[in-house]
Amino acid sequence: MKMMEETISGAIVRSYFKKLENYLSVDVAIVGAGPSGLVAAHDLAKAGYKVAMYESKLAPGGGTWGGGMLMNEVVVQNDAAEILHEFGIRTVPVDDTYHTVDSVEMASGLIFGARKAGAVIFNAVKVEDIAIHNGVVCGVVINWNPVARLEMHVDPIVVTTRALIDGTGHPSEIINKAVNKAGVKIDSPTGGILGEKPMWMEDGERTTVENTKRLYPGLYASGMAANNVQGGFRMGPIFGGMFKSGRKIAQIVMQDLAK
Ligand code: 48H
Repeated sequence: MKMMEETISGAIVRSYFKKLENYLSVDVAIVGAGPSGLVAAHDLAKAGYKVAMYESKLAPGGGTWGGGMLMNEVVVQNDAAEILHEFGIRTVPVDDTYHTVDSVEMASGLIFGARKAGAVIFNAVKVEDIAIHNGVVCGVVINWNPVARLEMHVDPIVVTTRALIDGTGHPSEIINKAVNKAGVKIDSPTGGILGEKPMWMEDGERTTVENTKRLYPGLYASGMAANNVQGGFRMGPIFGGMFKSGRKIAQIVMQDLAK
C-alpha cells in the first residue's frame, strides 16, 4: 500500500513539472512580480496570452509590501484606485485626488488577481540572462535563486518567449543584460541606460508612464525599470504610475503580438 508521504510528494512533483513543461515556451515572459509586472500579467493573461512571471524572491509583490518606511500604507491617485478596484482591492479616500491602501491587501490582491487571470508565477526563480537571436530577444535564461545566491556553478535552462518584459524595478536587470552583455542599442536618448534621478513625486509619476515602451525587438520595460532606463525621477510610496505602466506595456505587447 502507498504511504501518504509518497502520494503527497508525487502530487507535488508531477504537478510542478507539468506546469514547468507547459511553460517552456510562452507568449510573454515577465521578469519581476512587482506592481507593474503583476498588472501587466493580469491584463495579458486575461486577454488570453500565455504568461509566465519569474520572481527571484520567495514572495511575489516586489516593493509593495512595506508601504512608506515600513508603515504598511501606500497612496494612489483616483485613476489608479480604479485599477485596484478591478482587482477587488479596497482604497480609502484622502481628498479629491488621493486614496490610501493597506499595502498587504494591495500586494496579496495584485498577486491573486494576476494568478486568477491565468498568469503562472514561478517564484524563487531568477532570470540570469536573456536569449537574443538575429537581433530579436527570444528567451529567458532561468535558474533557482538559491543556486545563484550560493554561487553554485550550475547551468541554467531556457524558456522561449515572443515578448520579454523587464519588471525588475530600480536596477532594470534585464535591460542591463541587453545593453551591457548583448551590446544592443535600445530606444532611449543615448541608446543605453540613463539611470534613475532623485525624488520628484509628480514628475516621476508622469514619466514612469511616458517611459514605458518597447526598447528593442522583443524587449519591453515597465515600472521603475522603465524609469531607470530613460532617466526618470523616483516617486516614493505612491503607486499609480506603476499600475498604469503595467497596463500600458500590456497594451503595447498585445499590439505587437497581434501583428
Ligand atoms: C527574477 C527579479 C530579478 C531577476 C529583480 O521593484 P518592484 O516592486 O517593481 P516595479 O517597478 O513594478 O515597482 C516599483 C515599486 O515597487 C518601487 O520600488 C517604487 C514605487 N519605488 C519608488 C522609490 O522612490 O523608491 O519589483 C521588482 C521585482 C522584485 O520582486 C525583485 O525581487 C524581482 O523583481 N527581480 N526576479 N529575476 N533577475 N531581478
